Amino acid sequence: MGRWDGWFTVEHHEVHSHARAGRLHTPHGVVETPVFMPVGTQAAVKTLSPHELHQVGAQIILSNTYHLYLRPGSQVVAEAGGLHRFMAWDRPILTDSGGFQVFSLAALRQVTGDGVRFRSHLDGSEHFFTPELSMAVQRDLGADIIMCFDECLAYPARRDEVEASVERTTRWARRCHRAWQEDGDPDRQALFGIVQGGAYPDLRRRSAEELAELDFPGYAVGGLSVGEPAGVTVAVLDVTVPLLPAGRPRYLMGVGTPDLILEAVWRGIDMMDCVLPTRMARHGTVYTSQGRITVRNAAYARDFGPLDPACDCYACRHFSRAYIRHLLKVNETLGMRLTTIHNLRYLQRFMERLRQAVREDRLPEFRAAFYREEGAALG
Ligand code: PRF
Ligand code: ZN
Repeated sequence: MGRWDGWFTVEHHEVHSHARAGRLHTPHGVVETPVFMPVGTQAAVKTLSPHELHQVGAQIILSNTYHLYLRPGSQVVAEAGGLHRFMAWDRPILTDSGGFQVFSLAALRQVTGDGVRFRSHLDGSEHFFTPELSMAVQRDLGADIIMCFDECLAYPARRDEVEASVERTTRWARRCHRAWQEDGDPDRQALFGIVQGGAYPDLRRRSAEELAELDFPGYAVGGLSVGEPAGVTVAVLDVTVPLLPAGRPRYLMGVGTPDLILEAVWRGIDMMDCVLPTRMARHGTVYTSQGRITVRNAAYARDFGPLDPACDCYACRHFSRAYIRHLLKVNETLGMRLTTIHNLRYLQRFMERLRQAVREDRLPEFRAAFYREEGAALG
């Protein structure tokens, strides 16, 4: 019996699909799955306090190694007593490895066998990231779940490029696993492997099989939501998820529209994250039980009803669309705070309904009703 056997318990398999309902047991508490993780890139979910995050029902949040390494530096966070203490969130946290952010944000990247040399998107300073450095930074941050340092390519990518990238990602995963075991905190931090392989089924299989040999506490599907059509995302999940060890949690990285969350859960994904609901909120677009609306638009200037009459969030219980539109138009920060609270609450309630449908073997009915009533206008 290894340390991580039994840390994730699958409590129900939905009979019509590959969906499952389970629980993740972390040092900072239990997470019910399937779960959506709000993104707090720089040790804050933009505009919200930890108290407000808890109020909307967030169980676990995601933060980023790349950003915190650049500012304030992992040493500062370590001296504060780790990320939980630093940001005053005493519930579970997952940190991403920097693998994706180095490839999407940094300038002048140069990938070598050893790691990635890049220039900071903030001040142009030069840095060299390796699997070992990513593990050391994530150990200092102290999240409950940490991620392997991987390579995420854009879509589309040539087969030979993807093949080389899968080989590199496996080599780096072996180095991450070793660094985690030897210099990390392997009893308190769960390390996840990340499957790459683009849209090539055989490369996805190879990546999944090579990672499974290392017996990680969990597995992620990376390299999706990088510009491919939704049909490709779903097709890759169809071939990849069945290859992941059934007793381990499965995390789909960076996927977060409600329709894709639903399709991913249907196929056996347990965890997801996305900046979309919080980013959209700051631009004035909110989810409602009748589809998405942009409350910033003139059409809502005299709409004195709530963002969504079906929502129980603080914004919907107290304020009108007209008032929130006004706040956004005049740049009062309360506007963004209210739309962020609402969108996160919408998604948390969506996940609660989804978990309930999984437990009660009603996923086909849930999916049909979703596309009929709220999914049509969602993107
Ligand atoms: N790898 C890592 N983080 C990620 C991704 C990935 O492939 C994605 C895919 N869109 C989001 N975040 N390490
Ligand atoms: Zn609301």
